[in-house]
Amino acid sequence: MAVVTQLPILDSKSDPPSLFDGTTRLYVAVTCPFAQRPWAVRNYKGLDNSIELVAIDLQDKPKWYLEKVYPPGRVPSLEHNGKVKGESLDLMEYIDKNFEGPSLFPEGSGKEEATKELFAFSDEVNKQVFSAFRNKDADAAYAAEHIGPVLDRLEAALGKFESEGPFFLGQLSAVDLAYAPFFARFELVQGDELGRCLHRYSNIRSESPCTCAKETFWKIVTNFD
Ligand SMILES: N[C@@H](CCC(=O)N[C@@H](CS)C(=O)NCC(=O)O)C(=O)O
Repeated sequence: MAVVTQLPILDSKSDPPSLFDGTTRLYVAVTCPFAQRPWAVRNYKGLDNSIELVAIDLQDKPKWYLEKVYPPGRVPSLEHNGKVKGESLDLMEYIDKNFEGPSLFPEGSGKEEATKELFAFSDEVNKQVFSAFRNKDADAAYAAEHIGPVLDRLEAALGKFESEGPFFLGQLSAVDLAYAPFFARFELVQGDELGRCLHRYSNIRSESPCTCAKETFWKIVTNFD
């Protein structure tokens, strides 16, 4: 993790990089799980020299980020070929398709459809789990009712390509990297009652994406320089 902190964090007092000079830039916040998705793709594909990382202070955003780079003001965003695109899942695919390096989007045997479905489902997983974390009255029964079904669906998805390996699509793919930053955070709450219930569900198999993808993910994300 030490390398992550070496990235300068730009705030309202920071000058912009020389925008639209042909450099490809991925704007992130180091703690943002959405930003970590395309960041992991960049690192996995070995694009450290092709895509520059620019970290933004979300509590004190630079004006130029809102005015000149990405008016929605969120991260991640990608400056490439004179245009800026946003949305983490779209950026994972965009970086995969438009830059060199091994692909994280396997094809054939229904893997494109599975990717689409699991990408779309990731928002629902995050919504249910985070809203349970935020609800101070949520207990194990609440977790079983709200989080249980989404984790059951993930468990079923895992079964699909199980003969090819422990990841969602058998081999490591963008699907694992889309879920991993969130699973890494879910683990933080394991201590309380809700967390214990979640842990029970998400540990149903020893090599779930919660273990495989998370480990791979941290290696990929932290090794950026
Ligand atoms: N749907 C977006 C969500 C991105 C998002 O919410 N990022 C947060 C940080 S984790 C953000 O930029 N928040 C600042 C803001 O909304 O002003 C994506 O998938 O990229």
